[in-house]
Amino acid sequence: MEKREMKGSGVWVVLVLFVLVEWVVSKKGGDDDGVKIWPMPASVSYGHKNVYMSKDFQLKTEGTNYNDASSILKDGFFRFLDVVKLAHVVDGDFSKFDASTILQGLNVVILSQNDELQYGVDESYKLSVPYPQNPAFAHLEAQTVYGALHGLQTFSQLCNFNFSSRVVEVYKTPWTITDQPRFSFRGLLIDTSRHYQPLPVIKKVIDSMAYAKLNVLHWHIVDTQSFPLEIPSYPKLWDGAYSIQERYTVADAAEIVRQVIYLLYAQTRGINVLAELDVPGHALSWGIGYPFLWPSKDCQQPLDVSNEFSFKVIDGILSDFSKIFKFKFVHLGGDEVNTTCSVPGLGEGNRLGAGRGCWTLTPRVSKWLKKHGMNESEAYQYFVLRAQEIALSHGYEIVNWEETFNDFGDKLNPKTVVHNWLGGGVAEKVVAAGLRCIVSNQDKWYLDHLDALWPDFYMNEPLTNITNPKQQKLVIGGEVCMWGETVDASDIEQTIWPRAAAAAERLWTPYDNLAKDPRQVFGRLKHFRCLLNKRGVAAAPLTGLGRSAPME
Ligand code: CP6
Repeated sequence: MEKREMKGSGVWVVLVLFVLVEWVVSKKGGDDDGVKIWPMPASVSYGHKNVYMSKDFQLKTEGTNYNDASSILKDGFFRFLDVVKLAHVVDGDFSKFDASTILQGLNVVILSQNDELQYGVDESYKLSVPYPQNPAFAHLEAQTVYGALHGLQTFSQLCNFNFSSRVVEVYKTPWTITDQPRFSFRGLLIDTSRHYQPLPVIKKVIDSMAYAKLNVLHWHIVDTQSFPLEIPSYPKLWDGAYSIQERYTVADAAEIVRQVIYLLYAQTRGINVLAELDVPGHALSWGIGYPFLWPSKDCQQPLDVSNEFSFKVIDGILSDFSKIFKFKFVHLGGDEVNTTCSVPGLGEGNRLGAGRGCWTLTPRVSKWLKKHGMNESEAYQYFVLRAQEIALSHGYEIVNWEETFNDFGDKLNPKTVVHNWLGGGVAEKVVAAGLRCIVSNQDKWYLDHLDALWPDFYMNEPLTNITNPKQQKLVIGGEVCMWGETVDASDIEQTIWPRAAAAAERLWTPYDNLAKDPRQVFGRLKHFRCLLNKRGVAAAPLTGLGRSAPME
């Protein structure tokens, strides 16, 4: 009898413990009802009172050092006002509200005058939204205008349209939020070679990136399939565009003051543009306008290593790039140049057929190889390193896909950032070799892999197996990749979102605040996905919890 009772209470203890543990676990990642912010900030506290945003909610900049000459803050503030209204008509009668519940505006203090957007810029901010009475102003403080933009994004997520009062409310005041990103490089790749993406689509992608605090648009502009960008130095290159319409002019890309409209568009949203020129493979389209860039008519890639003209053209393109793309990195590709392939015909536009076989099979090139005592693998290295030198001469630091590291890592310029994409966990080797790394392993962070679900994206940890703090710092961030073979303007948004958002939290939020189990963030991510929909972004529903966490 006694024994049985003991047993009974043991079950209760276990049950209570279990409930407690579940409760604590469910709080990790801040996922209680009050906090619906994505990505989760570093530190958040909140109250339980709703307040209303005044009809003429103002931007004040008392005590700021920043003069906002290019209107980055002001434009950001107007976008914030638009986005919190969600296109509703705010026609509530403010005379009915208690004055103490009306928030009059936001005071923004920015400490640095410098508004150059660059890798590593300070993106931290502090936001407090009081329960009004006094002061009736919310307060945002940041080192740079780009930190302030993140603060506005966070603030926008504290707002709702209230249908009984017909005004915008801020819920759960007072708020105090202190925030900064875990990684400085938080990227999304788009590919305008496989499918042309119209300019409004690119702009919308940039808008939605800012909502998730992603800060690098990796623009894979040209590849085998098409060459859509105008290059003044070699004006026939864009003969390789899909059509006369499916192109980007320099003027599309360039604006009078800041040189480039897309940079400007992206820059005013705190987003850098990393341009990619993928060499020597993935470049067949270059030869439509300049057939000398092909080893031969039958064997059209990789670019002809034996011809000085190849390097002249690269120099011309990078020179034109440097007038447009002010990010300190340029991406030089270097991927999928097949080392073993020697099958004739595999050079003809087949992606995997960017084979070096082409070089040995073309008499002119093979003669050159012999003369210089190089095999094709050495010629690949020679090509990549020469392209690196050209990029350096234009003031860039270089990003290369990981094959370059795997094949001749010790020869890469020390300024190289190695871009992981294969599944072998190269990051730990890269940082052990003292080079920087960006993580994009294809099994977790490739958006064109439709079988990778949001929990896979969420759980992909860039510092896996990297414990040395010095080496950890060399992982500058990560990037999700939206390769363009199968997406065009009709479905790019719902293929990117919401999965890119799952990665965005991994890259933004401090490691200790991240959920250890994706179930804990399901509700909050669902909320963010709905928010994207409300803002006109076609984010897809969250598809299951994935293999890693079956639920429901
Ligand atoms: N294009 C270029 C691609 C890919 C890469 N580079 C790619 C390879 C394999 C998969 C998806 C994309 N389409 N230029 C590899 C970095 Cl599964």
